[in-house]
Amino acid sequence: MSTPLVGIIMGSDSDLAVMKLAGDMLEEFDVPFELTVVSAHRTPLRMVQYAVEAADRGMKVIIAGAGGAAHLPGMVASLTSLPVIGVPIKSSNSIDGWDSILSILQMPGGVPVATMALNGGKNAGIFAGSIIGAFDPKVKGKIAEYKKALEQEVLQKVDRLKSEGWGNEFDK
Ligand code: RP5
Repeated sequence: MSTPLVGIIMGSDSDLAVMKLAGDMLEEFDVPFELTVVSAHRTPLRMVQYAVEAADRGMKVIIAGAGGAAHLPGMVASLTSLPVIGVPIKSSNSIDGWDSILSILQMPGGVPVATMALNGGKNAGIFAGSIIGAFDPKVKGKIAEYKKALEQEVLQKVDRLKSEGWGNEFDK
């Protein structure tokens, strides 16, 4: 197995449904990754060890997801020079999701976390892929293909609307 370039970590296995989406995208881009549970509050020492060792283990990006009082991404970012992508999760202990978003987004100056949308595991995977693609041409090509496919999907929708008789001066 190749060395993981991306580490996907989450506060609990109850976050897995969202965080798995990041792994699905990395698989599509052929980016080796690992996935595990690291809790800021329940396993603080494991969190410190994971964050401190990640770069030396060959990791290039960390994706960290958590819900409620979501301290994991920010704390990990404080302990590593790697880019950290944060995924706020609407968890069972989350009031409405805003608690998770703001805990991850509102970092103090000097310790950035690239915060995704609520439950944005999929975009976290794509964003991590883009970072790897900045120095790996194969991955860059896969991201470009993915974006081209998105464009094609929308253009097909445009054609379908046209064929259903919806007027559109722009595409004339
Ligand atoms: C957070 O608490 C975890 O990231 C999870 O989103 C939430 C709930 O965890 P469980 O009680 O389901 O283990 O730290």
